[in-house]
Parts: sequence; C-alpha cells; structure tokens
Amino acid sequence: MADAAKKPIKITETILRDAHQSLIATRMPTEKMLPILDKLDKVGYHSLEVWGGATFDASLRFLKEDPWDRLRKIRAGVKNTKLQMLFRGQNILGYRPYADDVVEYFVQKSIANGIDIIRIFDCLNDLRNLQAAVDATIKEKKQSGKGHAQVALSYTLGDAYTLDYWMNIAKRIEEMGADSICIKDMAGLLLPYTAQELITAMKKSTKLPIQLHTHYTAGLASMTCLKAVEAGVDVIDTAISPFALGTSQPATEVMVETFKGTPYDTGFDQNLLAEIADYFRPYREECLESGLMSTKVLGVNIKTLLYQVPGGMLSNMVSQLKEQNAEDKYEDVLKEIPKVREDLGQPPLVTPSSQIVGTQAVFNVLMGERYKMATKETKAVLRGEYGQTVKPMNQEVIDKVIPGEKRITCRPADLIPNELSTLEGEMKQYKQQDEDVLSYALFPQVATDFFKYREAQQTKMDASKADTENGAYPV
Ligand SMILES: [Mn+2]
Repeated sequence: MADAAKKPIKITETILRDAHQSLIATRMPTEKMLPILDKLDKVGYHSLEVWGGATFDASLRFLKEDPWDRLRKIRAGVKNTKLQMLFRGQNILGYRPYADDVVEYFVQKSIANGIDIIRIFDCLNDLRNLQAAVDATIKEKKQSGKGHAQVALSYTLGDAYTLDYWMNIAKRIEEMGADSICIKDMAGLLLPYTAQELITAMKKSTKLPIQLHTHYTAGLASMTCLKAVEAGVDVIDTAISPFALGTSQPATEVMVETFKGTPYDTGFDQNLLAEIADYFRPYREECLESGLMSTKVLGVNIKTLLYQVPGGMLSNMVSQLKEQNAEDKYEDVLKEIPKVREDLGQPPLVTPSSQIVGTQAVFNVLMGERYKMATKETKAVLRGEYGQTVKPMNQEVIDKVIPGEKRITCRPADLIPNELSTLEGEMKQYKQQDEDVLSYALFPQVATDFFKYREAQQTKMDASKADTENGAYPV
C-alpha cells in the first residue's frame, strides 16, 4: 500500500437509524438523540443515517412522536454533517406502492425538512420501481441545490446474481442519473473475499461512488468492510460500539482504528468517539435490563449463512409453525424456501419479498401440496404487480395459482393514478402541517390515531397554561 494515494475511507454512522432498528426495534426516542447531536456533528462523518426504514412507523405507532418533528430537531442540531434516510422505492416508507405524485411530494418534503442523501431500494432490484424517487431527488437538487440520490441494490445470492449482473446494473444506475450506489447487504451474506471481487468488478463498470451497508449477523461484517475498502469502496456504514455488532453494523471505533496510519485513515478523534460511546452505553444497559434489547440478537447467527435467509425471516417462520403446532416441519420449510424463491423468479429476500416467500413456503409444506393455497401477495408477485424479477417465474406455478389472469409487464406504478388530492381530502380535519398528509398516506390508521393523540395533548397543554409557574404540564 506504500504507493497508494491517500484515500480516507468515509463513514456513515447508523446509531440514529439502523443500529437501533436492528437491536431495539427502532424504539430510540428523539429526546435520547438530541443531547449527543453536537458531538456526532464534530466527528467528521460522511453522513448520519437518521430517518426512514422503520423509524417513521415506530415514531407514530409506538413512541407517539411526529417523525417530521424529529427530523427538524436533528437537522437543527447537526449543522455540518449530511443527514441520510432509507427509502423503499415506490413504497416510500410504507407497505404498498404509491402513485408518483405521493413519491415526489415525499422526496420534496424530506429534503425540505433536512435530509441530504436519500438511499432508495427495491426488493426486486427492479430499477423502474426506483425511477420516480430518483427523478424527484434530481429535480429537487436542481431547484434547491440540496439532495443526493443513492440507489441501493439489495444484495443476494443465486445463480442469476453473477458479477456480470452486478456490473451491468451498476452501469444502468449511473445511466438513470443517480449520484451514488449502495450495496445493501441486509442479511449479512456478503463474505470478505466476495466483497473484494464484487467491489473490484463494480468499480470497473461505474464511476459512481460505492457505499457498503452490511450487518454483523453472521459475524463477518468488519472483515467484509476491510476487504471492500481495500478493493476501493468509498463509504462504509458503521455503528458506535454500544449499538454495534449482533444484527447491527460493525463498530465505528474498531473500523476507524483498523485504518489508522494507512492510506484509508479517517483522521477521526478516538477520544470524541469514546465520549459518544460513553453517552450511549448506559442506554444500552437500560435496554438490556428492560428486555428491549435481547442477547439473542447480539451473538453470531451462523444459520443466516447456512440457509441464506435473513434472521428475521427465520424467526417469523418458526412462529408461524408454532401457531400451527407444526414445529417438526422446520427442516421441510427450510428446504421449500429456495424452491419457492426459484418459482417466483429468484428475488432477493428483503421486506416484503422475504415475508412473501417465507409464508408461501410454510403454506406449501403444511398443505401437503405445493400451491394448493397461495397468499394474495404470492398472486400479486406472479401477476407482476411488484415488478420484474431477475429470472422468469415458473409457468406451471403461474398456471396453477392465477389461471387465465392477466399479468402486467409495465412499471407497476404506471397503473396507479395520482392520489395526493384524494388523501388530502380524507385527512384535512387533522392537518396541522403540510407533511401530515404524507404521514397519513403511509399509515392511515396509525397516523389518524397519532393526530388525535396530538390534539388531545395540545388541549391539555393549553389547559395547564395557567399553571406554568409550577412548570407542571400534565402530559
Ligand atoms: Mn440495514
């Protein structure tokens, strides 16, 4: 490495999003984040991942917080570092595909409220499902100078996913106008030497910066990051140590120390990182004591590597079998999962495709006949409603499950008419800010409950105004 030019590795810190989503079900409240923002901002991170994924749902549903308010507060406390979010393509942060006008408005409002980098992915890696969000980000960048469209590829294994596949799709992402690419290894399947090969190959096919997002689930992530960095990856995702490892990311301090004195030296101050870790350590202890953090997610889960399915999918499957008193069918279902995945065109296994494949595999085994019953999601995948899969789907399965039905080959969202004004009409009685319609669009019931709760709190606050001398707010 002596002759290598200096290339400090850039780091995205995940403590405010994926680290707590992975270890404590996304339950870190905003008030826990605010006191440490100033220190986080001083580290020199490439970005802080703070929003998206499940943070939106968990804020409204469990924490009774306005996610937009969280974003604005984080933005106010982070003056220099870029803020990043995770965005599920046409599904935004929800569980159904939305019309383009909602996607575009969500992108616009995310950037207006403080997001710099939007990481956009699709569970089938169908780039058509990302186009609207990427276009909206580019448009916003042109108009306001803010915004960066990062396309994330859901990393997976299978004979369709050759180096050529990854090189080709990277080139197509560059052509669609994205600013960078992320390899999103949600299940922690990427092996160190495979990462080296993958990054080396992708670097040949695209000039875009490449970021690696992986999980420690199978115990590999820090080695994978090391080899990826040596192969030229530009950015890696890490989590400050009290919320690292297990199903989360490699520890920030460890990766920083690893590259010290090399051309990849981040130049970060370990004392400052230690202060940040000191801040979060008591909270980790608290979460362990309350059971919010389970020691089960902290070890090495080698089954992820053996079966190549995400850990969450395995635990879902076990609970489905338990409900049916059929735990003895575990091995049978494990064997059925790759078969169903093949029938459906070998998709990556990530929300929602992981649930669809897993549930159908359980049905196939329990019914004693494959596809005797199919879920409505399996049918939708077979109809093409989720988009195009990397391989053709099994024609026999199509004929059995949706005989004679029309299949679509266009971009699925082309069939969804604009819906923003309808949504506005449905929720206007609760509207206190423009962004409320977007919360409502994603989670109609949960958002409505939250709006009612918010109103009740405000009424109580008003009633107590007379008592401000005692500083007593009955909330
Ligand atoms: Mn992740």
